[in-house]
Amino acid sequence: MLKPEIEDGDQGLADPQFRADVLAGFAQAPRAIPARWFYDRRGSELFEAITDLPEYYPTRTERAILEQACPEVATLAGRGRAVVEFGSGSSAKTPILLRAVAPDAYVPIDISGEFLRESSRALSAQFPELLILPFEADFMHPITLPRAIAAVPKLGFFPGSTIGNLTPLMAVDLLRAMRASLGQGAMLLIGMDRIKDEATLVQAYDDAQGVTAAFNLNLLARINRELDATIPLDAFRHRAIWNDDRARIEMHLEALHDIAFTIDGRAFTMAGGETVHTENSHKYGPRDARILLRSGGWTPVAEWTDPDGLFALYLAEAQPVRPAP
Ligand code: AVJ
Repeated sequence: MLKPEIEDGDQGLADPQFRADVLAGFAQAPRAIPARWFYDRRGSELFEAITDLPEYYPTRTERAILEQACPEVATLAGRGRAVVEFGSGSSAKTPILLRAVAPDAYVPIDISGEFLRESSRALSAQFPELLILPFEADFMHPITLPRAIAAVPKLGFFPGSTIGNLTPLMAVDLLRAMRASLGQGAMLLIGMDRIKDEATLVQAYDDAQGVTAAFNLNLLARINRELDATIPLDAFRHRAIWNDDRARIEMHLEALHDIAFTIDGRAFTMAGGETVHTENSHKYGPRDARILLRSGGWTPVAEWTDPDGLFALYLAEAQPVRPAP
């Protein structure tokens, strides 16, 4: 279940998947690296700092919605469920849900075992009676949950608009995998960021203090640290653009001039103006969000938003698997 802790340090011992994704990502056109690699220790710290920025409305808005909605969620979901959180990270919003729902068990799932153990420890101090079963896994694929909660109906929790990192195709795959993992009778509480005016969106991903720029550039620093690379960090700038056709914020790292560098002994060149695409953050209007949920096998049962309609929280139930015909 829990893997032993491995120190990355500066000496390498990098995740082979990280190496493969970076080498393939720099070799392809257009260049792109999966956003999940932002979250080393420094990246996770910078993300926490982003969530406090005045321009970054999603975190505080979703928290306020959760405070208001969770008592209703508890009524709609009923007693005696196990809460299963996907990509739990620091579990910062979890206490709001746990206090309202008072579940039988809480299963935080994350790919980072280190983060999981830390946040589970903090939560068990706050909820001493609660059975906490941390689960280190990649939830993009259907997973077999701990046997201790096999017979209990599940309430999935996927806050933060993390689903926005995925293209609609991948988001549907993930929703279907969650439905398979959570089983019959499951419900899902999921946050999605809404489409809004372009200036608000761009500023949320290009803040005045440059914290998001540092978060984006840390990916290059991580590549240098862990993959023995020589990328000149000062030859790049952070870009955040709104792609209206695809309803998403894109983050890129743009080369300021022609450069040459190596990653793990392999030579790369980039021309000035060329970018590495590092993140997508898809936004969903009210109908878009409901169609996405239905496409992934989830029927919306309730939705909540803030007074300005910046962010939305959805409660959905797993579409039953119907026997043929
Ligand atoms: C954690 C994926 C929801 O897309 O808003 C914040 C990540 N990137 N600022 C988002 C992020 C830059 C965030 N998610």
